[in-house]
Amino acid sequence: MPAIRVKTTFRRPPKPGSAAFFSLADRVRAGLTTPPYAVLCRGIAPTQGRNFAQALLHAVSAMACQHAGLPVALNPPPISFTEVTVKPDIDPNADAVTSYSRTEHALALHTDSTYRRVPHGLIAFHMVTTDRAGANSILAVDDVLSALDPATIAALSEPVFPFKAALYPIIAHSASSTPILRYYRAQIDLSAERHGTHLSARHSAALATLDAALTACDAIQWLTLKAGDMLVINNLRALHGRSALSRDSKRRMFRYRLDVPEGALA
Ligand SMILES: O=C(O)CCC(=O)C(=O)O
Ligand SMILES: [Fe+2]
Repeated sequence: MPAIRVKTTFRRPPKPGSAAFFSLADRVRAGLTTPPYAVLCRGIAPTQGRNFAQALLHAVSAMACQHAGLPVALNPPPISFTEVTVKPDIDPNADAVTSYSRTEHALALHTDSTYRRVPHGLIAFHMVTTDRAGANSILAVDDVLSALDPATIAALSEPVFPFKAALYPIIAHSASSTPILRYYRAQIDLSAERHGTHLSARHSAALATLDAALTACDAIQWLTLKAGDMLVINNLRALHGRSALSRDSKRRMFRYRLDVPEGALA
């Protein structure tokens, strides 16, 4: 299996604000704009990681804006922070969104925060306590598209798929760049049920074709994050997932999510 393309290994993370820090942020930015649109940074001690991780993500976002010729916001965007651990008795649909990540179950390939008007552009998983059972998967939009026939791509590009109360396309095209994805099958099913959305036979068939293609896709990259590894993902250009854990897993992971201005990374 091919490794994640950009791998940054360092004994001690560079100090935020240093030249080495900005050089790292720029390598992460570059990795997020080329397949598989994900970057693995290693050696970020979880003890000092939270501040470092947030500073790095802000720097990546600012450099992405700069690189794309967009203004860099005066205020860095807020970063949503969640500690992901297994809570075996959690109801995956209990809160307003879902809590799938806190169950022990495998997570099929998906986009995060699909229910938002624009999903977060940037997400990062920083492993604190590893579990060999919990591997992460990554699949680039390019590989999703090349596994699909034109009729399926056309059906998935129509704004008919429910995410909460709104309808969106799964594949969104732009004239100038690679398409972006918004996909989370469990969210679509839950939203359809809660909001009584009817999907036509053609759109249901397109979803089934997409799921079959994702399950069979041999371009999926799997990696098991060790403590101190941080996987940074362009959430609009790559799907991610996770293999199943045990109910008593001690796996502990920090999850970060932030907005990146449209056009900066996708
Ligand atoms: O637990 C993981 O490795 C991934 C969880 C996930 O996909 C999420 O929290 O959005
Ligand atoms: Fe996720």
